[in-house]
Amino acid sequence: MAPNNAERTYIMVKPDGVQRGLVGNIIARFESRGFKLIALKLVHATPEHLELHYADLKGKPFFPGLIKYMASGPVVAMVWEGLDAVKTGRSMLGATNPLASAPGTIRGDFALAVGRNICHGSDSVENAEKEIKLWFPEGVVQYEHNQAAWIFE
Ligand code: DAT
Ligand code: MG
Repeated sequence: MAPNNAERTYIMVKPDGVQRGLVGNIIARFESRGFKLIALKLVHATPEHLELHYADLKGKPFFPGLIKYMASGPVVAMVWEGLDAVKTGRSMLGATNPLASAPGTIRGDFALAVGRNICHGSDSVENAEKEIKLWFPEGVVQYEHNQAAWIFE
């Protein structure tokens, strides 16, 4: 299969990441890796919206606490595009539990507790497309990325 240089992933700085002043650092990592920013907004999500985002986890014992935490303040919602954006985004994020996140990853550098792991990233291309629709019903921004010729073969 031809490489998909236009794969998209949904990345979100969680309320603790915003409060701790990590928004710029997280954006800088995706920018400098070579990804193209195609949507971004600061949003204080409702519990109902977050329940849709985390619908797969409904029924887990930590679900009510997760929704409360995610609704406790604004998040930075973003869409990043590039080669293998979903898998590479996950590897940049690190493991769900920061105890297992390698140093050098976002969670491995900035988080200690699974319930305060500062950043979300889509786990599959299918879920990325669903999450992008949920958070950006208005659509993403189309523009030419002038660095592309220096990032892709
Ligand atoms: P990820 O965010 O790595 O995709 P996930 O989708 O399984 O992980 O879970 C979503 C979030 O829910 C996760 O970032 C933190 C929280 N969470 C997951 N497992 C948890 C647990 N055992 N205790 C508390 N919070 C948990
Ligand atoms: Mg997940």
